[in-house]
Amino acid sequence: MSNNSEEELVALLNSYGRDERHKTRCESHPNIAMIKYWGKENVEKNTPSNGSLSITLDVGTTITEITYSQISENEFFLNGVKSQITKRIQTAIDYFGRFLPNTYFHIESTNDFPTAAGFASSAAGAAALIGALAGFVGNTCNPIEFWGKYGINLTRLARQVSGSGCRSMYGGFVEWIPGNDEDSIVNQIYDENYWSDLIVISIPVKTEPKKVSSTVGMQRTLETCPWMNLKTKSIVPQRIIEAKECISKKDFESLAEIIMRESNELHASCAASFPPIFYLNDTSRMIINAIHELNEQHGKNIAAYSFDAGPNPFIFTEKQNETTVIDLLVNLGFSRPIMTVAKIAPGISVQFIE
Ligand code: 2P0
Repeated sequence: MSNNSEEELVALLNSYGRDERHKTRCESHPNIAMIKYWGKENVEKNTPSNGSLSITLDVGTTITEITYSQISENEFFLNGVKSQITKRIQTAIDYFGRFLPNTYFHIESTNDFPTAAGFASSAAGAAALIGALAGFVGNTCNPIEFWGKYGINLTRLARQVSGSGCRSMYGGFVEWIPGNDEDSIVNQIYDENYWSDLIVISIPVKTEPKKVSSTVGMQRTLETCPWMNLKTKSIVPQRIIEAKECISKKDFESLAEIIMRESNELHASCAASFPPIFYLNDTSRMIINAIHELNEQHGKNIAAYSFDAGPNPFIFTEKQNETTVIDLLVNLGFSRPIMTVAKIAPGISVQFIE
C-alpha cells in the first residue's frame, strides 16, 4: 500500500463516528486439508513450502468479538480466560492498530467445537481474529472486500497468525497459493454449496496435546527428510492440479486416492525426519487398513482417510455412503455419539453487535 493511500485510509477510518459500544463479531470454522501444508519457506511470514487445498467444515464455530478496551492495553480472552497475547496475535493487532492510533482492543474468542471433533482450533481462531479486527477497524461487515479495495489481502494477515488459518477465511473448497509474503494468498475454488454431498466424519482417538507441535514438526521434516524438495516442488504442485480436476468433476473416487496418498506421504515424511516424528498410533493404522478393505469390498473408493499432526482420523465420504462408513467404524469399536459428521461450511462472517 502506498503512503498516500494509507494516509487516506487512516483519515477515512478515523472520520467514522464510533462510540464506545462499537463492537464486531466474527464467526469462522475449521478446515481440513486434502493437500497438506507441511513446511515454511519463510518462518516469520509463515509462507508455505508448497500450496495446499482444503475444505472448510461446519464441525464447530469460533466466535471472536472485539470492542474498545477500557484499560490502556490490548486484552485477549480465550474461552473466557484472560490469555497471553502471542507474538503472532500481536502482529495482527499492530497491523490493524496502526489505522486507529491510540486504540486498544478488547478481544474475546470462544470455540464451541464438540470435543468429539478432534479439530485444532488455531485455523478457525486466526480467521476469526483477522475478520473481527478487520471488521472493527474498517467499520464494515464485509472486511475481505473493504480491505481488498485498498490492496490489503486479509488471507495474508490470517496466514501470519496461523498458516492453515488463511484457508478458513473462505468457505467451500479453498486453495492456498505458495509464494512470497505478498503473493502467498488464498483463493476460493468453489463455495460451500458446490458439492453438498461431500462429508467428513471425525473421531477423537486421542485428545491430549501432541509431543511435537506442527510448527516444530514441519520445519524438522523440511530440514531432515531427504525427499522434501521433491515433494514440495514437484509431487504436491502436480497433485494440486489433479485434485482440482477431480473436484471440478466431483470425481470422489479419484479424489479419495489423492487424499489418502497425501496423508500417507505426510506421515511417511515425518517418520523419515530425524529424530523421527510419529503422529499416528495403532488406532489410526487400524482405521487406515479398514478403509482400504472397505474400498476393496466395494470395488472403488467410497471413503478416504486423512490425518493431520495427530492420530485423529478425518474420513471423507459422500452422503450416500455415510451409513456404510459409520457402520464400519461402529464395528471397529467406536460409538456413534463420539463421531462428528461435518458438512462443508462458509467462510468468515462479520456482524456489528450491541
Ligand atoms: C494443514 N497442518 O495443511 C496441515 C496438515 C497440520 C497437518 O497446517 O505454524 O497450525 O500456525 O503455520 O497451520 C497445522 O499447522 O501451523 C497444519 P502454523 P498450523 O492443515
